[in-house]
Amino acid sequence: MAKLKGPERVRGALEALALDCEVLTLPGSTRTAEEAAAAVGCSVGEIAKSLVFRGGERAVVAIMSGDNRLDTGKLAEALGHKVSRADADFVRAATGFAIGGVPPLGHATPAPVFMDADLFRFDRIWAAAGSPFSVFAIEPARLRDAGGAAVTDLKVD
Ligand code: 5CA
Repeated sequence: MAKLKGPERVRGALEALALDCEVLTLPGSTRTAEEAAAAVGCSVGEIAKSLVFRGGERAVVAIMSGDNRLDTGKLAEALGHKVSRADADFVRAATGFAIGGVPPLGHATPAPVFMDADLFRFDRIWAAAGSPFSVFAIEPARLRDAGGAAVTDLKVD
C-alpha cells in the first residue's frame, strides 16, 4: 500500500478522534505561523504552532499561540524535566511529520502535550495538518481534550 501523505494521515487522526474538522489545502504556504495566518486570513495569534522539544530521549510537544514565543524554562518546569531543542530528524521520527507541517495530534509516538493558555483567547484556532500547505480549524478546548493536553502559561513574558 502506498504511504499516506501527511494531510491524509491527519485527516485519519481527526476521524479516529471523532473530530469533524476539515483539512484545508491552501494555495499559499502555511509553513510558518505568519504565512499560515496570511493564507487563512486570520491573526497570527489564532495559529497554533506545534513545537517539538526533547525531554531526555522523549519528545514533548508544546502547542503555542502563533504570536507567543515558548519559554523553555516554563516548559521544563511543567514537564518536570530539562528540555532541549529538537532537530529536524528528531521531529520527524517523533511525530512522523516534517517541520513546517507538524500537526498538534496524530503523532507517530505518544508524548506529553502542553498547550499555551493564550490559545483560549480565541473561539477557533488553526493548526498545521501534515504539510506546509494544509491546516485545520478547531476549538481550543476540543484540541486540548483530544490530545490530553495540559493547559498552562508557556510564553516568554
Ligand atoms: N505550519 C505552521 C503553522 S501551523 C508551522 O508548522 N509553524 S510552527 O511554528 O509550528 O513550525 C515551525 C517551527 O519549527 C518553528 O517555530 C521552529 O520552532 C521549528 N523549526 C524551524 N526550523 C527548525 C530547525 N531547523 N530545527 C528545529 N526546529 C525548527
